[in-house]
Amino acid sequence: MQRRTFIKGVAASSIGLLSATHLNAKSQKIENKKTIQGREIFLTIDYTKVNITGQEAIATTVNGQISGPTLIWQEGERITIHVTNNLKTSSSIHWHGIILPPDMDGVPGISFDGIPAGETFTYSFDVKQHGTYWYHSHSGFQEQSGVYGTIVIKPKEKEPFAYDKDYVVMLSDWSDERPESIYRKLKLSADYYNFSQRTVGDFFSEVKEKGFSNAFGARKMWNEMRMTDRDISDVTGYTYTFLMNGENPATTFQALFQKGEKVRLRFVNGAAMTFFDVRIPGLKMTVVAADGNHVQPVMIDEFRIGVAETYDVIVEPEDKEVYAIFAQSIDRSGYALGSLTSNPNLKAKAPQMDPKPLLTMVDMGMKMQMDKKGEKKGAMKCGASMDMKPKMAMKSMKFEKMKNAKYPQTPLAMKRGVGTTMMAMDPQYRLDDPGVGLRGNGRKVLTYADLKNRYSTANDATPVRELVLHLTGNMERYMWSINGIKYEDAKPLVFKYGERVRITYINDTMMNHPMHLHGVWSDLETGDDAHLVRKHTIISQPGSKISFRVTMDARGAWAYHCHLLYHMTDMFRKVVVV
Ligand SMILES: [Cu+2]
Repeated sequence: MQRRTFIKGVAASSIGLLSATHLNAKSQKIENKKTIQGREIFLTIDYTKVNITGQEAIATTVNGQISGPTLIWQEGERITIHVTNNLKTSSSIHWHGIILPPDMDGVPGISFDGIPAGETFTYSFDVKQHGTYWYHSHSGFQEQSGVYGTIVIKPKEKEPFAYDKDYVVMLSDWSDERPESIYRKLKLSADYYNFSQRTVGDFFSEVKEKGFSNAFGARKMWNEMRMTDRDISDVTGYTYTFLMNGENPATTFQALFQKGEKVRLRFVNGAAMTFFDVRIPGLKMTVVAADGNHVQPVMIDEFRIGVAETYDVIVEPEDKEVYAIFAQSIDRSGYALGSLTSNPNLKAKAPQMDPKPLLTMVDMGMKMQMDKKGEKKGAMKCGASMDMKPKMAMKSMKFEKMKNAKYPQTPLAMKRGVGTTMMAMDPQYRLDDPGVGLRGNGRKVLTYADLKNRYSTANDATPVRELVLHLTGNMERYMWSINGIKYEDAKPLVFKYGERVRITYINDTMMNHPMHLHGVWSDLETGDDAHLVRKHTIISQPGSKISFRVTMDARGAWAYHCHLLYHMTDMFRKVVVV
């Protein structure tokens, strides 16, 4: 039995049936009321009653809707946004991936003081880029409870690809629980939402909380779905309902097309904690942009989108009238669903979810060729499976060059202890690894190695130094940090204005961390220095190593953190460019 069958309708008043953004590419006519276009924009952050799961809950919303309105900007224009905070607590809006002055970036404590309850803050900046981005609150856990939306920036110049229809596909995770309560539960018991790992004691406390039949029913349901903990996600479909443009899988978002049309889909992962694996069974997708920036077109069947990443794809529907836009959560505890259809009366059926993924030795940062003894040790320690052996053969010269690149290292403070119970023994570059749960599934899955900048980066400066940052944690105690030091104990990372640096992550944990550096672009090394792919959020895979380059061309103070909402508090650094 699937949880989805319990989902009732969504209150039209609060969520709306038009939350899909339809940007008609040819006429540039906006067919959706939930879209705001123009140089001066008014947004309000409010408490709003919503019904997403069949049960009423209070969300924090932008202009009363989930997701918030899609903002359409024009490259080259100056944009002014008045944000009124009607909450009882301080709030903020951060414009994710937008290059702007530091005091407009919207991070309380770093860019500004936040927007106090009842007050309005006016943001104003020049738009110097184009593509698909998003915005969200950077205060408390407001992003989880609804303060997010998409930004589409129209380009000054014609884009190098054609399409007839243009849709935003905002993916997110919703919970009827208060986010503060989710965080508290994770702190008390890190595997709280990985139901099958919970103890008998936990079960009885839940009985106390919910009553026996509810507690038992939930447990039975999850057992029937064969949900077991594999440390893939901290927070799962046990509490989450996964949304596509604010629609749950029962109400389903619809993207309409006419036969013969090319459709651009702008995927945004606006979830608090969920990575999604996205595919449209029966259709190839051509990826044309990553994190807002054009890439060399690559045709794929499926892609993984980390929290805060965006991908633009173009699809050409063929004979079928209806296709499923299917976004299963990385741990397969649920999915978001939409319909790509030529017939508004048709709704897509979700395909079967893939089997629950198992972490492998590779995800633990173990050696590729382990002896028998070593394999066994690794397997027992972490309960991982050896049944999938991803090809880790980055044998091309390009990868070798990247792996062997040497730059002067800047030593950084490192603290090993209770906060760093995990350590990658032999972290490898895994750019051509689709990641846990997607290996060898018979589909062409996008990997970072497939991403190449559409334009040349051959003349970009070479890094003058390298910083190695370990992403660290203690899973059992739900502690997260960088180099074993959490934000409140850490000194800012200081950079010289204009310098080009290489940053390398070594992920000592068994989780994916989507790392986001504000204010400047992150140029990801994918093996081709002449086409570094320009991103704002970079997934660091479990037990792996990954490098990118940054030109520190924005003076001021910036936030730098893991974008998983419940990791962010501690896996965070202040960056200062002087
Ligand atoms: Cu993280």
